[in-house]
Amino acid sequence: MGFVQRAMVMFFLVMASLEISLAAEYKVGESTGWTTLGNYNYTAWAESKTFRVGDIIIFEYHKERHNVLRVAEPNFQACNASSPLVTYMSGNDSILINKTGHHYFLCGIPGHCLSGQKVDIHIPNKSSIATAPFGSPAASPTPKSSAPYPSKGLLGKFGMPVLALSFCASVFVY
Ligand code: CU1
Repeated sequence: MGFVQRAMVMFFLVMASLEISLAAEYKVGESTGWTTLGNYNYTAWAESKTFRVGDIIIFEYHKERHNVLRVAEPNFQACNASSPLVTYMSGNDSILINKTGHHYFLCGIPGHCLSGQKVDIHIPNKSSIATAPFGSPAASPTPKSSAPYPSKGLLGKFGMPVLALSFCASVFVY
């Protein structure tokens, strides 16, 4: 390979690693927003996404009619709104997902969670490393695990750039 080709390879690898570490924003329910109207399937919505550490989850809703409670798993399963970890009620809440694992949210208005207004934002432990290069969506879904939160956020976030840079280095050896 000539110098120009090597430089281009390095450029693309660096760009790819940068794109992978860029955070994305996801609006829960898309144009439907956060509501009980229309029985939106938030579970299917969440499963259609590949969330990564650093992503922002946006809940948009009528603040007189709904709210957003972050809860622990048993309370998520039981639709128990009595002891939320965090309460959001602005009507337009942007929530940073800053670690892997499950992040459980539900609406605390009586009956809403039971009618389906609940969502599990799940980041598999190895999501960053398993992702295809150049920012394309992962080809195969990562199996869900019920492992507790590990503190692998930094490894996940910097794993790809480090891999890409070490590959760049190996290109320059030849
Ligand atoms: Cu609600």
